[in-house]
Amino acid sequence: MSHSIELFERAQQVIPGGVNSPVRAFQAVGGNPLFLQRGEGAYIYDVDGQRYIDFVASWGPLIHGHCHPAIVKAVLEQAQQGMTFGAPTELEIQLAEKITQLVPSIESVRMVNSGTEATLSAIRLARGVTGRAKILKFAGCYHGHHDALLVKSGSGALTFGVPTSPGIPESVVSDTLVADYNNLDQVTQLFGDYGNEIAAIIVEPIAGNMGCVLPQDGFLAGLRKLCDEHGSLLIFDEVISGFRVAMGGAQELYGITPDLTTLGKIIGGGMPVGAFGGKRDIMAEISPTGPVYQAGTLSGNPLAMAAGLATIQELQKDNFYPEMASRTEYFVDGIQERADDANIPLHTHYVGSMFGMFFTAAKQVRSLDDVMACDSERYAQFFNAMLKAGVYFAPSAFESAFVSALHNQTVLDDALDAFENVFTNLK
Ligand code: KE4
Repeated sequence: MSHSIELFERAQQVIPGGVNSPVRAFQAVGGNPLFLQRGEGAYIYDVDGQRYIDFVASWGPLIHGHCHPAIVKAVLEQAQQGMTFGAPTELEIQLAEKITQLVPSIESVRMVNSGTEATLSAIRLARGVTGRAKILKFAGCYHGHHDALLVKSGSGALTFGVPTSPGIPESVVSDTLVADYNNLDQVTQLFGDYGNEIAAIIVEPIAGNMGCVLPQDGFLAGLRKLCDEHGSLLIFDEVISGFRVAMGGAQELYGITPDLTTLGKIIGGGMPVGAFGGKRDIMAEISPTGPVYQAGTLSGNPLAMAAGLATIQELQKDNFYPEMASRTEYFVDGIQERADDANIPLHTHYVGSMFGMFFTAAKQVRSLDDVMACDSERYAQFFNAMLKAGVYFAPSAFESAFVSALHNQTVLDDALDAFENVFTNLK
């Protein structure tokens, strides 16, 4: 019996579903979740010593691959100085200065410990600043698991086909409006009905939690215009896309300036982290300078700050993003070619070093409805066949995949060979 199977049986005795986050449970793809032992560059190793090329990257943080020496060194050195103080450190200023320098719309930023904390704080701030209650989100976008936004969400909430979770009082979600991603007409209609009640729109400028769905031309600009017309705030949830698709995130790539941005994943280099930030006058409303309360025992944690600073330092090396984009283009074009040659209906999207694969003959995938029409059964077959071939993708069709700086030509070509074999034998 594989050690993963033994560990999963043990884990289920003391952890709900044997996992600390549902999407890891492999329920959408069947079989036993792999228990991992270590990572090295583009590879992960399970507890049986099996090696896999990793395209999950811990759901996005590991843009430099596993165990990057500079990041590990920064964390180890800081750990010897102190793990946490619950008091300010210069590290927090340094990371805040980096973020405000590299993401111009962020003039002031507050660190938290997860993407969920970042978005729940941003929502509370938007409601506090505007005095309004309603929030508009998009079906298939996932902003973490807090009540107000766990409505028609993506990622794990979608994987289980229960987009709106039990345990959330109707009173909470009655202020959450939902539109289809890329559907400006619906958003315009909702503003017509509730305009002066809407505190904010929160959107993933690149929807990374229903596969990887790209904004259609004019969509993000339309959201910006509607917010300006109705005095609502525009919140870009860049927990995935921040520092992933460009140094300044999707807002740099698409040239749209949000009022607030949430970040996570990459800015922590693999340590637990989140952040929310934006215009100085809006952020000044956050405690202790303003009345909107928000707090966290480990916020700005020195280890996470050290890892984040080392991560960003590596991102600032010459030509990082163009190189990552061209590798990803080469790779995803190679996937598409191999699917076409094997007559497998597949639609692919990529931007920067994130990409998505949809088993569908449709020529466009623009919204949750389009995604739900794709063949998730075939994704499960694909996932398991690739796993056997030593390539690790998300155990859910409703996630994005990621190329790291350590996915060099050899690694990508090895993965493409696995795609060719798997597509040839996919029934
Ligand atoms: P966390 O609370 O999981 O750190 O972040 C929530 C979050 C917020 N916003 C966006 C755009 C996100 O993608 C996420 C979390 N991403 C998922 C994977 N797509 C987390 C994986 C998991 O739930 O285990």
